Amino acid sequence: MGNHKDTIAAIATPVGQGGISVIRISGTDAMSIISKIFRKNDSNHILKSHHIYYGKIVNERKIIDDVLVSVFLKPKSYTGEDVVEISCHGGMFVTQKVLQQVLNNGARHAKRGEFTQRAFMNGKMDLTEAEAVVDLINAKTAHTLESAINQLEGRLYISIKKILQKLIEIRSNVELDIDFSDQELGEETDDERRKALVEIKTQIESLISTGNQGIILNEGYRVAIAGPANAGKSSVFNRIIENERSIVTDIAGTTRDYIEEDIALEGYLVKIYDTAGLRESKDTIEKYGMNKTLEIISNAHLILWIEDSTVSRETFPELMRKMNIIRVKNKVDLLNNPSMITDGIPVSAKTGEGIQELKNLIVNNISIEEYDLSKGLISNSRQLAAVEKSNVAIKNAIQALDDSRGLEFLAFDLREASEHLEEVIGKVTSEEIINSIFDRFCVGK
Ligand SMILES: Nc1nc2c(ncn2[C@@H]2O[C@H](COP(=O)(O)OP(=O)(O)OP(=O)(O)O)[C@@H](O)[C@H]2O)c(=O)[nH]1
Ligand SMILES: [Mg+2]
Repeated sequence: MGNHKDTIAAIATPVGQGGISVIRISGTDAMSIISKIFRKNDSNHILKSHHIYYGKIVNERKIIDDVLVSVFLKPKSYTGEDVVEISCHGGMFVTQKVLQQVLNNGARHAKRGEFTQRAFMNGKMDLTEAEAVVDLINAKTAHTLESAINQLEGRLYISIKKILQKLIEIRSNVELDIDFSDQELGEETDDERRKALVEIKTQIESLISTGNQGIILNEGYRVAIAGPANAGKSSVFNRIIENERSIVTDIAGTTRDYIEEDIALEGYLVKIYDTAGLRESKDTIEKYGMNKTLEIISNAHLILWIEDSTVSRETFPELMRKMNIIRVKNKVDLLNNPSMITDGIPVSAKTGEGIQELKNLIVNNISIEEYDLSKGLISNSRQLAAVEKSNVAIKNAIQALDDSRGLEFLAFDLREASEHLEEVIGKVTSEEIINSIFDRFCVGK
């Protein structure tokens, strides 16, 4: 997780030419590094926090660039450490030279997300807020952005904290009873504990119910295009994404590996998959592709089942009976009487007919309910998994009370329940999970 005593630096703006570039430095040596390489335009050498200074970055006597230097002394900075930001002219060459000067004078090049990771380590934000930073940067649609901003405000953190507080109260009361079992401390009766736990369970379950929606907003609504070979799946896929991304031929078995594209539909992020046609095949690669198809189908929120309307009715694979399916009849341009179609949505990937209706249907299926933003929304699978584990532990705790299993069992379940909630906000999260979260960032953030 890096050594937090060292000082890190990176270019914080996108790579390429621009009006300005920002080089960010954070750590104990940030101020001494800047004093070595920066010459202010007046004779006063003092750099105060939350001030911006105009001057030059120099290499011994040579001027590298005219810059603005912003100073944020700890703890009032993004990372909670001393932070200096150098705004220099935006050419690649000059930016690299300024960065090199910073690195030559004692900073180390920052890793992906390392600034935000330090902010997390220094208690500037919890894990849900750190995740919101990366979601915000990566947001491709209006709804994703809205959900990230809401999370950045710490709403989910506050909700979880409140539940945790109650849980810890009950827990410490139970543990007190265990420690002093010979003395009748009995502040809380089993009935009171049960009631409090049921209330916590309700709150956790309401959070979980936001999870599926939050994940759709953030990670995308997954739509799998599937169906028999040669029905025109790739052609429909290309029409929907408005790009000739997938290979189309008249040979059945053209698509072997799945193809994934992100599109925005009415502000929603939709992940759309073109998959291999389902048919009997002895070809090893094609069989492998079909297994992948089945995996994608089972993970999809919605399936577009594409059939060739000129071919007699096909049957669905067993797997899909319970799934959310839109049946699509493709190639209607080849029919004499397309209005005869009653068992699916008539489309033609060739002419584009019916494609807009299909897109509207996808959006209608997303069915995100109005959610209460003030409570915060679970927004990724990691958070959902941890909250679900906590819920299981709470249920076990209630069961332990009902079965009069003894306070030790109850204490054990309560500890597990709070640990899983703490995992969501990053209090007891493993180093591996933390590293994988910050790996999603870009360098310089
Ligand atoms: N007339 C007509 N032909 C179509 C239409 N859609 C696809 N085709 C043709 O049907 C053939 C198969 O199209 P693909 O899109 O490759 O079909 P697929 O379902 O992806 O096929 P596999 O990947 O092999 O399973 C190609 O020759 C397409 O040009 C359509 O709407 N009308
Ligand atoms: Mg195909």
